[in-house]
Amino acid sequence: MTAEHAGLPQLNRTLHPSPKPPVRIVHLGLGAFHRSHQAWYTHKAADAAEWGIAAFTGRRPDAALALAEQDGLFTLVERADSGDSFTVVGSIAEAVDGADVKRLAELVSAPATAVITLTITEAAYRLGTDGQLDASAPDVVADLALLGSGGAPSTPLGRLVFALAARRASGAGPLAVVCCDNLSDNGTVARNAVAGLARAWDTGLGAWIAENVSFVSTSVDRITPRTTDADIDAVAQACGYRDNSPVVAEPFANWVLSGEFPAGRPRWEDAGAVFVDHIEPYENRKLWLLNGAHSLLAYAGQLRGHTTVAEALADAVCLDAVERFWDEAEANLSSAGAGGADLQIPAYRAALLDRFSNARIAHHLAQIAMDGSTKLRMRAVPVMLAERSQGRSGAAAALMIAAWADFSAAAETVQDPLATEVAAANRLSGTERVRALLALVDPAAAADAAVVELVTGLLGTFVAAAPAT
Ligand code: CS2
Repeated sequence: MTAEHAGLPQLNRTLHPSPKPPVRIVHLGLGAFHRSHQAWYTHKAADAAEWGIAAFTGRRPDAALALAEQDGLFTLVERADSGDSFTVVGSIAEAVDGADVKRLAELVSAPATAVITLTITEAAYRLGTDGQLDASAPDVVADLALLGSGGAPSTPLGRLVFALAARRASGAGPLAVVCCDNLSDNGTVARNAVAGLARAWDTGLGAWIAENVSFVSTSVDRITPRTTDADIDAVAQACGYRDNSPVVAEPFANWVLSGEFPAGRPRWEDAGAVFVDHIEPYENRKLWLLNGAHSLLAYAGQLRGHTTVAEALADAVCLDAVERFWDEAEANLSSAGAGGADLQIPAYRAALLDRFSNARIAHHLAQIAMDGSTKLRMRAVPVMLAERSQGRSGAAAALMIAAWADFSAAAETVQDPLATEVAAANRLSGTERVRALLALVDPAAAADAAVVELVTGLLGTFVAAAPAT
């Protein structure tokens, strides 16, 4: 707390009267994005008074402790080029340390609980390149041992499986698990990961999940950088109270969902959520155009000395790389894959340029650069392979991989689920090194000598921009 806020009252449900809604949604992965997205959609639903969220943190309790002090309330700062607007979001009824698996099991097994939402990061699903659970991953092995011995699992997936076992035992019936991580076909990914872990522990639980849990696929979108001390100050100044957990996001928000909700759901459509039968075209549009450009800017931009998305986009070299990648992605979005959906790609691209240039949102490239091996698998590889299968080079998508390779060799630390393997690959040289790095992203691409050669030829494309004179 800075001294200037010392005299201000803290945000809570006495200062800002708003009844706590009853818990009917359990969320895993309490972070800034959950609060700017699912919590905000739930707050805006016409039936918000009936739908409270119990949100559990991942590795650390901090976010839960800070929110619990404020009865779950926080301020959403919608930051447009033209200024900020402030909304107190009341949908989080309970904020809990993720390590409290007993409370998680209690809430998931309560009959009132109808929905479990997840933002646990792409890397947490622990799927191998075959799309099935990697039962040899060390944390999966450790969680299986804990589950078997009656201990408390420590990964989000392990905790979820533990809680679903409690729901099965309580007879509370079917519910929906809604994956809100940036993965293609994320409902299926979540199903494979959860059911795979459950079956490895207890085949009966695996069968119960197959019968009773609906895995909903979604495409989620709202640019949400980490909260800074300056954001806390901005809220204090504008709102006249102290909020230790505000969240800043762009005004834009999008949520496309596909799947069944056997025990009901909030009226998220009141806040603009869209329910569709075929989600794949929307997922690919978002993953390739938005997230793909983000990853490209994260590596190319940092190699050229930039810190934020807006700065990188203002560099003509980075912008050109993004436009070329978008051309390749667009060629594969507009064709048969769109399944009749009107994706309005030119308008979507134009809107992205606007959103990325919002210089008031300091979206740090270093944050986006994390977990590259997993992210590039969804963001670069499908576009590159689709292009190549049609006889074109896929060079713009391959450039994203080359930029990651250059960045991963130059960076002081690389945060990635495969960080050790990335470091080992970077000790090799030439095509050997590129092949080893590619194998961490997509083994099939690594086995294709022409792809290895393509990526190798693109190394070193991004060099530091000359300082302005
Ligand atoms: C970003 C996303 O960090 C990243 O990988 O690409 O978090 C992105 O900001 C969101 O998906 C926007 O909806």
